[in-house]
Amino acid sequence: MRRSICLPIVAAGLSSFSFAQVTVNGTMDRTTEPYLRLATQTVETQYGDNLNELNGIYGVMDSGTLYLSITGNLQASGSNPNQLHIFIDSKVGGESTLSGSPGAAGTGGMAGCIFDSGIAADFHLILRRESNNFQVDFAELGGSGDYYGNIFSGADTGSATTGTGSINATGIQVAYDDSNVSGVGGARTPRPIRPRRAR
Ligand SMILES: [Ca+2]
Ligand SMILES: [Ca+2]
Ligand SMILES: [Ca+2]
Repeated sequence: MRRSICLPIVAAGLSSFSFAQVTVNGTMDRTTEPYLRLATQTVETQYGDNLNELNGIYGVMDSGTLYLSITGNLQASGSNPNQLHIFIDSKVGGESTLSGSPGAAGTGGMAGCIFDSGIAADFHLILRRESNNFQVDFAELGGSGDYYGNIFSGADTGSATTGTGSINATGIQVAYDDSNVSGVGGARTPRPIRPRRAR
């Protein structure tokens, strides 16, 4: 079964650090990378411990570039890959209710989803992981999108930069290392947890 995790990011609300030294490598170094915590998980995952789990979301802006660090796991699957959906609100306008367009990765089925008050998302980033293949979609909501397949050259962990496309004028740096073995636990009936467990 394909599983999707969705999260909205309001880029304009993030602080900018001119001294940011972020290395996109799949891990977050709290001593050198000035990420700010944006969200902390408060419920166990029903997908299975350290399989599909989202523990914490961190972000920082540097010279107009948005860096996100999302701690957790994205399970490698077969031909129907698990995916993480990130909606970015970075400019005036956008969608407070998803139109479902352009509908990459079947997200047309999400049409009608309503964001929290004050969020009007503009861009949609999808990260997909299947065995020996990691894929990226980047789209402008209500517009068109670009697809980048097998960005780790035959692996489902690693780091790479996508090419440019009709929506992104510069490449998107992506890294995933699958090293998380902590954070929240898994349960058939997820229970609330203390936020300090999810980092
Ligand atoms: Ca890093
Ligand atoms: Ca917007
Ligand atoms: Ca865990």
